[in-house]
Amino acid sequence: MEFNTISVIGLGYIGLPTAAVIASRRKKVVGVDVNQHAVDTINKGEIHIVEPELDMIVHAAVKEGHLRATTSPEPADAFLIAVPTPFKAEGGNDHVPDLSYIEAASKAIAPVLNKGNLVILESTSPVGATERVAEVLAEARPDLTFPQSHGEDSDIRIAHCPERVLPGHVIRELVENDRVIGGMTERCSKAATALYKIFVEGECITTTARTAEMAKLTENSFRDVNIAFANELSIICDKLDINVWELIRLSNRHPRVNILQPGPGVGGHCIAVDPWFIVSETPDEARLIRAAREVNDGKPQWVIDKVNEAVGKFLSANPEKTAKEVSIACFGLAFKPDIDDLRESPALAITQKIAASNPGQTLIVEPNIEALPAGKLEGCTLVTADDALESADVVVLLVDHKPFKSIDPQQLEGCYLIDSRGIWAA
Ligand code: SAJ
Repeated sequence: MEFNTISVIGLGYIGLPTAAVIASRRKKVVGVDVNQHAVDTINKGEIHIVEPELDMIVHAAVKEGHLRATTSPEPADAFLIAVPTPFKAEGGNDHVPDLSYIEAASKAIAPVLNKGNLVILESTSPVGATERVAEVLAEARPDLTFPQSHGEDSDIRIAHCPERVLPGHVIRELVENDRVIGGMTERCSKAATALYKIFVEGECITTTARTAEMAKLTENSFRDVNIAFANELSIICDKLDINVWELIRLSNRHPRVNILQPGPGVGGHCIAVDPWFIVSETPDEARLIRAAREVNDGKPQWVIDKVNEAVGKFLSANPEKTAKEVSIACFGLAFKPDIDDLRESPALAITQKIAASNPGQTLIVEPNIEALPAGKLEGCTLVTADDALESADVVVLLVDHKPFKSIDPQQLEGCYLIDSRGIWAA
């Protein structure tokens, strides 16, 4: 199958890098996004998101005429859907996935579909979402045939191929990672494999669409469950007066044990979200997966309780001081080390809660940002590590950024420490 023009629907954290990498292989790529600002930015050869190396690749692809962005879909040989799958707002705490973006993208490409086209769903999706795409397309285009009714002979081929790239390493992982490709039929899988072979150096392994959907959810749930185990251990060890970091190091000496690291909770846009896609479909069966989510979601409050406990201890040891005179320093706001991404960050949520309840000064150290996010941390001050350690009474380590690891332990002496990452307390 030949792909001369490839259309990527959704130019966000996955769609834009994918579009740019395909364009860098000298294919004509048309990116589609409902966000006019994103479209205009990309057409100028610039980017609206943060990801190392992406700016250079987009700039070159646009300048050489291989990549162009638009707000309305155009005919192409293949369509790659990479739009978000958030939770439904009205679902409250039920964490029900909202397929409306996927449905809207499917409706948008339906009018420009032609016989022989390939449609790939890349968005992380609950099991059955690819079949839903096929249904929406078939409803809109009764003149074409689809795999659910015509199997291998269908006019349109449809597959699910989840992305698995690690934010911060997207460009390398897009090329190097193996891909799981789940076609609705074998021909669909073959067509999708041919498309990914344009830029993927890893292996392309084919399966069914449902298995591919579940594979992505399983990968992130695996990690979530294992982080929950580490987080639960940290709470148990705190009660039993055992150093959890040492405990994990020792246990990991066993040849078949590999425990992950406890932290202040699980952030990011994937690991804290995807397991719910399994839970919402099979609530009675997904008991461990749900419990892991609850353990990880409960960890930020546990850290806040520890900070309050430390403030109490400080005040009892310094009876001349009032709560207003306690200075708390929070180290790290990002959702993981050495990035500037504050979205879905437990460190940010913890800091916000501390700042809201602390009548004294709240200092923030985050070497990866230039200014505090607007309107989110009223009354807090962004300072250097040295300044914070000079005046803080209570120090909370929330993210294990590299520069924090080299802080001289002497500087920490005299502070009440809560080290949620174990870089100082290890
Ligand atoms: N974390 C811990 N302890 C650990 C490891 C991680 O507390 O031992 C925390 C991190 O601090 C962070 C969160 O977990 O808050 C998630 O970070 P991460 O680096 O593990 O993963 P993400 O969310 O950046 O990217 C994940 C990756 N999935 C897996 O590693 C299974 C990535 O490959 C996926 O493509 C991505 O989710 C996604 O898009 O689904």
